[in-house]
Amino acid sequence: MINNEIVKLLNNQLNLEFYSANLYLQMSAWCNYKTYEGFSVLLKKHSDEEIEHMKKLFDYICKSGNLAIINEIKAPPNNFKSIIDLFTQTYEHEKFITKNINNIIHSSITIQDYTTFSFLQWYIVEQHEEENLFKTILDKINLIDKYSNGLLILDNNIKKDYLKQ
Ligand code: OFO
Repeated sequence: MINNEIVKLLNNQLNLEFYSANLYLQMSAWCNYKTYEGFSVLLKKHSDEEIEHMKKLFDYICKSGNLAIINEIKAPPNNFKSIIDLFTQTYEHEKFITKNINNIIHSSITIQDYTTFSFLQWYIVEQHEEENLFKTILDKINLIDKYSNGLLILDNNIKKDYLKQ
């Protein structure tokens, strides 16, 4: 059994992963609507990954004899000022998720729950990759001259990369 306070934090994280999945799916829809096909594919795949993150937490909570609790998930934003605005929000969101994971890790170390500490190592590595992915895309978009066709080229390249996966 895991300490009740840790179960609460893990359940909160489980629901945040659900929110992340919905956020990226909604962003995928917006990109598709604005004809950014590559970004749309990337974000849809990313939404699937968030569901996997949620399920890992669900399994961990259930297999340790505790109750996984799914709460009401708030609706994500469905409109964005620009593609830069959208990817700024993805990057900020991942930084927020990293902070939450770090808080759970901090709590698990404090109460000497090394099983949860060890379980969460996977999320640390994953968060590092995700922050890096969205930061790189954001940096590239910022580098592109808005009057050139660079954004279209980047979108096409991302489409090719992500359709291969
Ligand atoms: Fe995008 O992060 Fe889940 O954990």
